[in-house]
Amino acid sequence: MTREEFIEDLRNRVRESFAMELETATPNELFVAIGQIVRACYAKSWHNTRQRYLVNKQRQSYYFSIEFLPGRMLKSNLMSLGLLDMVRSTVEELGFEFEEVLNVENDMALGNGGLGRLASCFLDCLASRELPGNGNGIRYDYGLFKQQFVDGYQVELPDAWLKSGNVWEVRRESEAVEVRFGGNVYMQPTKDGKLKPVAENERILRAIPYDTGVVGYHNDTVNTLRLWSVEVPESEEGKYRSIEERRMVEDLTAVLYPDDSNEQGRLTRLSQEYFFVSAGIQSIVRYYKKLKMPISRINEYVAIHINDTHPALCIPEMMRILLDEFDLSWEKSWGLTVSMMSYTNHTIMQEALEKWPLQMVKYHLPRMFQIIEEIDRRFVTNLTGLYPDDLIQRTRIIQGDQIHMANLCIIGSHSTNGVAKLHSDLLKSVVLHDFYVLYPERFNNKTNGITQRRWLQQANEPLANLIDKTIGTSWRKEPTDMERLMNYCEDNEVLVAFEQAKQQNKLALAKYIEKTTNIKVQPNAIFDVQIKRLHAYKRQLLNLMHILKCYFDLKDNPEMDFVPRVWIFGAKAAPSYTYAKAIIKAINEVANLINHDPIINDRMKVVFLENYNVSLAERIIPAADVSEQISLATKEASGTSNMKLMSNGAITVATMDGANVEIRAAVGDENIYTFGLTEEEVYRYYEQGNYSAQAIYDQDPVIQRVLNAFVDGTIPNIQREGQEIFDSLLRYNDEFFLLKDFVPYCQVQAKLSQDYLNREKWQKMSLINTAKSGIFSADYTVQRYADDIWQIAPVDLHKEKRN
Ligand code: HBZ
Repeated sequence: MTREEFIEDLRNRVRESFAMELETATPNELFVAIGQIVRACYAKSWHNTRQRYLVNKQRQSYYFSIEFLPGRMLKSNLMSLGLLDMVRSTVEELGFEFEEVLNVENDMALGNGGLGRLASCFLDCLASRELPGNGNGIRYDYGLFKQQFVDGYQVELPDAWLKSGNVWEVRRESEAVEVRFGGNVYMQPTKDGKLKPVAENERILRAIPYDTGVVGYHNDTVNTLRLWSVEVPESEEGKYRSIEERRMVEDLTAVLYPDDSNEQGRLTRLSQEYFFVSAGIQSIVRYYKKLKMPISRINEYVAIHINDTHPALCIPEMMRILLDEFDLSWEKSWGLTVSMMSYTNHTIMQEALEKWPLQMVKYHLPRMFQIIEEIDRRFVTNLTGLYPDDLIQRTRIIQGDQIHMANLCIIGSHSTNGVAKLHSDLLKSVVLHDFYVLYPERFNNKTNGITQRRWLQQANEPLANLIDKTIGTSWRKEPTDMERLMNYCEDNEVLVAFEQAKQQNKLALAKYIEKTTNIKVQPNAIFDVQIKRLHAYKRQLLNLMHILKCYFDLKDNPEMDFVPRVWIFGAKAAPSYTYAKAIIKAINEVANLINHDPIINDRMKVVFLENYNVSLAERIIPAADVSEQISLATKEASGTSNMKLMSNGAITVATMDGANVEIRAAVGDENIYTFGLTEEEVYRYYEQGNYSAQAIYDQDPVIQRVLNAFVDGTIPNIQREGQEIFDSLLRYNDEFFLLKDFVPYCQVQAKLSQDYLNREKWQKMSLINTAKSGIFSADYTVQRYADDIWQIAPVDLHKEKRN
């Protein structure tokens, strides 16, 4: 598209859609009009991609996830289509602020955190690698809540992201399917003497798919993210007469559950899970029928991925269709199902392992229940005599009055993976050890990755351009090419240029901070960043304790040498997670205290930015000097902000947890600050039960002063929260070993501050972190899923031509 064509198209669309002239358009109208143009640009490729897959009978993978967190899409789509520079300069020439236009877009925030963002990174990489892979999920009317701070407390506001429409989605009326809930199922004999399930009194809901194109980077691949929305089918209108009854139905896809680990067995959540699973599986089978292949070969064409246990019902739903609709035998159906399904585990936190009350499933999803019962029965029968009874009891799906979804996933799939080496090893050796004994060949590791397109190319243009200038542009398609930056470790000119790029980003963030919080920060201070969900195990509190220690040091000795630092937090807490909310309040009050203390004199600032989301992450990450990855060893399955920050040249302060272990191996000990208990030490404490927070407290006056600050009035305005935090550490013996790790944490922080003064050393470390970050590209992660688990490959265009 030429500049002239673009302007003409823009002019026409503004006229047609808004009955106004381009000159008088506001960023809102421009955003919609440009969005329409972009969609039109990839419409043909989108159609062609689908046709190509169909004609070639391409084996495809379907990534089922209850969360997707793509963020904004205008800039990323423009970049993928190679239109970014032209559109930006044209829009600016026309007298508009391009940034303002981008900021009009609501984040698509249909996810909580790591798991949902990973799903979106993966879709981006599948398309960019020309791999036939699609997403399947829920089109929530309301995404993750908007966070505000009122008097330092988190307040949640609804995220009505669809209010002003969504240019990216296409409603596909003709591909709607029915999903059935409740009723009774009984078995009826057929003429040939078999038993067939017959259902009566079911509630039938309509699932409407909304498709979003996932545009590959500089290629012609556009894959599909299919999100389902619920409606009352016309045939059922009569059954839902009152507004309340209709609302009950519509509630199903109304809101994303805002808790990212601790699900409480709520019926609506279970219904959401079955709804998008059933709709997705039905639409896959319907598509397969178009290929005119026998159902017995469906596993050659379809790979289904279960992203954590939320889509676990894929397994019994696929069984239901094969058994009830295609009349296949149990054995045949089971073989096909297991060979199509694969599962990723994202957490070892016990409270996050999904279990559903048996009665709830039996009553609301009777056919699912029957099938799960039969899977469980056969599992027990087949293993009895071969394995010890207690092992069988620990691994079966139905235990007491609960259904264990992870057990269903492992038993009903051919692959179970963790998301970083350490995590996958822990699954095998501890958390899922019993299953590892049963099915060692099913277990594998797929270390997470991120898409450098969004997190470096798009978010950090100063750095991206500098990398181009230094080593050429090949890294944009082959991220490990960034390794060539290693040749410039000693090149002072390059190091200075990198420093300047970082400085430019810090200035931009400083402006944003001032605009949104009124806090003035010094761009030459260390920008120390911790951005992630608020969770006790992630230990934002440890960070806060160190901040308090620095504060007391300065108060005691105002003349001391102190390397200025700005601590930047971004974190949402689940609305029902009171402890996490207490920590938010405490951080905000400590910020208040320190930011206004004249003795500190701007040498310390604490900034808690509201409403952390993908777009805010894109602002913060390029400006970070330090990346806080300080979870208690064994608790963070992988982490992905660690990879994004590293890629942008931040130096990691890390415990030996999750993917931090692999980051250390990549950059070398000298280019990362590691501290804290190791996996072995943590497990030793568990085994011996001899951890005493009180003993550590009693012996360390610094720790005493820091902890007392929560309850003795030093931090104003936090009576209740301060007590809760204090008690968690002493009365309840510090579940995540903060006190144990506190001293080593402070030691590496002191070292870091000194190193920061040595600009050349620091810049070199920073460059090495970027240079070594290519291996954490999700392009490679997805390729490993494609090769090892899904067995999908790009369309062979040559073969297509020969045909
Ligand atoms: O998944 C995160 C992990 O905490 C993080 O370490 C990892 O990098 C990321 C991507 O693999 N996990 C989540 O975001 N969420 C959950 O693990 C989860 C588990 C059960 C639930 C809800 C969320 O019911």
